[in-house]
Amino acid sequence: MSLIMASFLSTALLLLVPGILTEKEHGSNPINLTIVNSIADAPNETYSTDIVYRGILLGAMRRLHQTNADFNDHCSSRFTYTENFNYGPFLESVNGVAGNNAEHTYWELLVQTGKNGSVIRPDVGIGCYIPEPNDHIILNFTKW
Ligand code: B12
Repeated sequence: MSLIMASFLSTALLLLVPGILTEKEHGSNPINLTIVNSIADAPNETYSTDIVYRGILLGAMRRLHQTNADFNDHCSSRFTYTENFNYGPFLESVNGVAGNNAEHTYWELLVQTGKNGSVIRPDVGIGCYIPEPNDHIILNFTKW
């Protein structure tokens, strides 16, 4: 009896595990990204895209670039980044507006968390930040 039970359970487990893995490995979550220009006082622009399970923000931004005509601008890149030796990708420009050392301007990464709606300033950049489902990403052009 216990042998039958054990084989039933292991069969059930075998059927379930691939399902769980498939959801985690192939699932994607919708994510919103808002572009704020705190210096020029331009209207905010909000885009929606998808992020894969445990994917980095840069991946979601690349997907947005590939799929969204407004963000894409005739195939020229709507965001650019430079590669920092130590910290990875540094977001340089968004929709043609670039940070400038002489003017002390830059694109700040902020996140309104899905958990309680508070706005945090991640301590990593776009190449390392892993958004949670329902995070609202804010790219804020500002001064340091
Ligand atoms: C000054 C500074 C800035 C300035 C740089 C302006 C400038 N031209 O000087 C500004 C305000 C732009 C900045 C922005 C950000 N920063 Co900063 N910054 C620093 C700080 C305090 C000193 C860097 C420095 O001058 N080093 C000395 C010089 C000689 O070395 P350097 O290699 O040439 O320095 C360059 C890099 O550090 C680069 N840089 C600065 N910050 C970041 C962040 C990322 C992700 C990258 C790729 C590069 C980069 O800018 C410097 C000048 O070119 C460090 C902390 C520290 N004490 O080191 C944090 C630090 C490097 N920054 C950090 C972060 C997280 C950010 C932001 C992502 C914050 C945010 N949420 O918006 C943003 C970058 C967003 C983007 N556009 O991609 C983290 C990086 C950690 C990590 N593993 O990713 C650090 C370590 C602070 C921390 N929180 O622990 N930063």
